[in-house]
Amino acid sequence: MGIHDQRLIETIASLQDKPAKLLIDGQWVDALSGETFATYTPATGQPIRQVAKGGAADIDLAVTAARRALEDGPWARFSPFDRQAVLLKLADLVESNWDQISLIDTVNMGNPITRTAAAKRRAVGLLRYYAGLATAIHGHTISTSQPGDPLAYTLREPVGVVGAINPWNGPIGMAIWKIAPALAAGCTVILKPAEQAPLSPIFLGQLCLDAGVPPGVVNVVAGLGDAGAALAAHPGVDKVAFTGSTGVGQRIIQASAGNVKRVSLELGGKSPNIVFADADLDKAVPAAAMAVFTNSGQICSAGTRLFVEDNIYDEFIERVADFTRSLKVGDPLDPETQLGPVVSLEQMERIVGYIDAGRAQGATVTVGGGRISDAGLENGYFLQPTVFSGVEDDMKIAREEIFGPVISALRFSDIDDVLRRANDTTFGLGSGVWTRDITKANYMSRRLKAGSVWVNCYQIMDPAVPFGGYKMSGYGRESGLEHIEEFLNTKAVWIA
Ligand code: TXE
Repeated sequence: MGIHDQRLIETIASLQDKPAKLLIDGQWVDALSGETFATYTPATGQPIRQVAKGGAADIDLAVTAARRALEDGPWARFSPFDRQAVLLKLADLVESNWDQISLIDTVNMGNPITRTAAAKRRAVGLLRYYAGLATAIHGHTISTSQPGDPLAYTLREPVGVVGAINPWNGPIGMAIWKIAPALAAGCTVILKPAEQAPLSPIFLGQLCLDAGVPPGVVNVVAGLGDAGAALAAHPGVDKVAFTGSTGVGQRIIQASAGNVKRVSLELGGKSPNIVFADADLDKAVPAAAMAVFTNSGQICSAGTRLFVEDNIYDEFIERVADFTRSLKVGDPLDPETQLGPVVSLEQMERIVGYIDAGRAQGATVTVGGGRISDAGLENGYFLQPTVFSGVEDDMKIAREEIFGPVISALRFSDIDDVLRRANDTTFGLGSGVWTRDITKANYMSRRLKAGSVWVNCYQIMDPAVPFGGYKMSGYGRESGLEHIEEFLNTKAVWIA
């Protein structure tokens, strides 16, 4: 099966029938400017669809619609049980349309088809989990120290109009991750998907309408960074939920100051994955590789700093290199493919720049190290999965987020030293520990400064388990009970 196979041609053709407009107030509309932008398939670099290019004026319309829906629309009168019913209907629709969604994401951003197919479980699970929570939101009655024993209680209210600004590395999953808890809490949403992969979030907009989400409750405004910036600065937006680069996260904090918006940020990472000599190496070898190579390294919590204990270092790296050589990189629509292309020419060039920097600073390329330009792949953005050994802490490839299929392997010999080095980063998203010693696992888990610690596993995610960052990886939590808190306000009521 080649990249120009029939399935790709058919998928691209079928995309022409899907709305690629802006969803504002329940209507599919063109951008007020009339402008569109092209979206591509990274497997061949060819444009596959023109998409309406939302800008500040469209964001303004969407915010007005979301505000009206929040305060006056039928949504304002939806009970928690009504919201639950809508979310469950949406879950069913997402589930029954998943083959189409998975094809769209594979074609639009390059994640292999087996992986986008498998992502159904989490996406549908998130919708059902937050549907469940919609009916479990409640305040407290509180005993106070006041004379006369007044009644004090709390109400949990939706935070209001939410701007959800998303990246491209998990187009449908990220969209659902923000929409599900926001709707469960009773908020209304303007979703700004990433310009690189907007097609599945746009499709999700249609499924929201089909599920009975009232007009204005979910608006989808695709566009470039200026549309995101307009959302972050808009005085009618109460909260921004952002996933993306740390630099843009910082700009969002600044933009949000105008009306003191609530902000949650899920930003970059440079996560340590630490393998002790007593670990189950048969398990650790493939897991350490896939902690980075999954989605071609385009995952914020990828375990890109692979610390390996001195006395197993050479053997371990050789085994990771062998495993890496066995990985099949190629046509993302081929079910045999394990790594697809990276999302764009720009990202590919960035990653190649980091690989060059690694070489220039003296790290050793153990496997990989460049672009793949085999026949059939030469126009796509394919990179060899790459393992650098002999990496030192101060090298660029050990400090900066590469967001590509590149492992930086470092050597350690002392537990406290590796802890210090693992924590010596501006980021704090994920971390991994491989050991059979429970005391060591506990010691590490308490001291790693990261929002997630995976022991003898890596990157497991679940709708019920919170995920998020320490330090410059951001604040706020997604998934779990914590996530719905991001979309709620607490009101205290006193009755004397
Ligand atoms: O992200 P951006 P990019 C990291 C990763 C990657 C790098 C660049 O290292 O290589 O970021 O990726 C919108 N105000 N991550 O350029 O620019 C933009 O339109 C408001 C980690 O794609 O942060 C898109 O919808 N919004 C990450 C979204 O922000 C703005 C995932 C993300 O784009 C804006 C992606 C502005 N001023 C990249 N400018 C993770 N945490 O998973 C742009 N946007």
